[in-house]
Amino acid sequence: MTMDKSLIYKAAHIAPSARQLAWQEMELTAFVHYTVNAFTDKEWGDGSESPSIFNPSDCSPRQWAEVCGSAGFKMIILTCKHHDGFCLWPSKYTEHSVKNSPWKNGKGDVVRELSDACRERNIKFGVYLSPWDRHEPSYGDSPVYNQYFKNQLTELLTNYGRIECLWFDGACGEGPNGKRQEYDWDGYYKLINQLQPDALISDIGPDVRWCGNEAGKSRAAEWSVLNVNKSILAFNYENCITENIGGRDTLGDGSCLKWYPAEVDTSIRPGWFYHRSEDDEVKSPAKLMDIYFNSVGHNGVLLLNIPPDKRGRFHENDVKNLLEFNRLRQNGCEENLASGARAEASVEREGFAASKILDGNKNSFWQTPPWHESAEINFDFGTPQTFNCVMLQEHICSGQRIEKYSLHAQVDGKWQTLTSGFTVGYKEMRRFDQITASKVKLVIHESRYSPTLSNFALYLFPEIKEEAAIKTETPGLARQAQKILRAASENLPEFPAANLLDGSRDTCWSSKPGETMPQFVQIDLGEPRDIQGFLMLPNQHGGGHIFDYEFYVSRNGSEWGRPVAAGQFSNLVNNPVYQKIYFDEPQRGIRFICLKALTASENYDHIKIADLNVIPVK
Ligand code: FUL
Repeated sequence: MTMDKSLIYKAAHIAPSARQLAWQEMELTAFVHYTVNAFTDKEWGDGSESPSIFNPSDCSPRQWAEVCGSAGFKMIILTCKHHDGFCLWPSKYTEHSVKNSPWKNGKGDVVRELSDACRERNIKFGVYLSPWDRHEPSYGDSPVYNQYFKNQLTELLTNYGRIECLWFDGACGEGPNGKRQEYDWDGYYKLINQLQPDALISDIGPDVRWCGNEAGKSRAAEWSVLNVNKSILAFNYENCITENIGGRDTLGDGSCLKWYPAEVDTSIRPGWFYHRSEDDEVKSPAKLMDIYFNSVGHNGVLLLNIPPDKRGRFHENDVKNLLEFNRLRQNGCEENLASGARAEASVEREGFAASKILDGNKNSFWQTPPWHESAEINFDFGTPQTFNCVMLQEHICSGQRIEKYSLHAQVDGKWQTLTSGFTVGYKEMRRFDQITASKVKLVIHESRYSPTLSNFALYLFPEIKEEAAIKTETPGLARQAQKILRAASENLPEFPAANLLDGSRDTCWSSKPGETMPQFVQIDLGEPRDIQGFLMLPNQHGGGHIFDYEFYVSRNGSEWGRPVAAGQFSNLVNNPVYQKIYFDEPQRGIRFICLKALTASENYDHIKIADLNVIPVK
């Protein structure tokens, strides 16, 4: 066996642990982002919020569990503490928690209520605990804060029964005073392993990796066997934007290969927290189906966030779309139209006949003899079937192996290609135009060592009407009238300020690298307008995001007065969605606007914006 073969052999035999397998089989998991942000309308609280603002009028973790359960979700992960440091349980290590809020006279405990509600409904319960803490005074004083964090972990892992999952975000912001916290990841993991040895550790964790974006997307080839040759934190950050993170050329010498599957986390709304202004931007059932195919249907697990509103309930629009998504999904997967077929493979290993693919037993599977890395499997239904989706599953307990496949149907005696792809892994689902045929052929073109298949299904999904584009993409004013008045720098030919007004997501304006902050751009709206806010689409292709900003308006272009809006754009690096900012008061007769960047995220020395526009008074 050549060196290369032994590497491939090794990669083909890495398998999930019991908890990774149980997690993968859940398929659908839910996130619940709730904290003071629901009351301040922010995405990231800065830690200065008073606990007195946390006062949901009808907080119902039971509703969250009911809705998630009815929509087919198997686990709920709650933001017990987000970056603002506010604890949804009465932690004895801080005063910044529900115990000092008016909600239930300080006697409430959201973690208790949700964990109980989940248990009642047989839903698993997981915990998000943000290491980045913008309230806790010891943050930045590394050993002291690490102990604080471990104390909180201990509270959560010992007082609320079984915790299925710990979910960590890697954000490590410095306070304005420049404090830099060194997280003790190994110490956190060790504590978790001691207190709840079966708990899965996700995102910045050794069991499950981040898919690399918050938009519900996955890679063309999504591998669960990866060369994890650096720290978990570095791997998640540095490799998150790399397209090829599992191909043969990435396996190294094989010594760091690890089962490290992808989780696709995204929110049902543009933001992670509830904002009333996003009530009409809840992802449609069709969009949720796309995300489902991109995650569960592409060797991942979906972690979908639904943020409770000020009442403490999921908003009606979210509930409606979630339940409709569930209906579409269940209708589609109701009947495997291939279940009665005769399956024959071009090659099979003794004891692993092709008929095992359709026997309905996930533990029995077809396989080729060693080093037969390609094969064809023919399915003959006898009578014609009509379908528009295929579902494939490898026997991942043997390893992940398929590298390239295609699917064909015989129509009028001729083979026609329906779809093709790369990895399969736990589950691969592909949609194509509806077709009627009685013979289908799966070709495995390339694989590692010996491909397996434990399940094959054909489905007929009901046609889903395409939804209109999100409303914010066609905002307010006629763009023709607007023109750039002044921009901090205008001398980068590829990034002219005119890009701010062209309505395209893909072009952006950039200020010149190395210039000092603040930087700004001014726009002439062409004529006086009554406006109530502004829209900013961050750069869609990389960094340069504004963090602290001020927004000014003027009637004459020379007098600007005080800012009509000021704050921070949070989480643009991971989630660069439209930012919709409303002023406290509508501004009338405004002809000129100015967005000023005071600081940039990730210490960028320049800023980039894709689009800028105003929200007219209705
Ligand atoms: C991000 C956070 O900064 C967001 O607020 C959110 O919690 C998301 C799941 O992770 O990195």
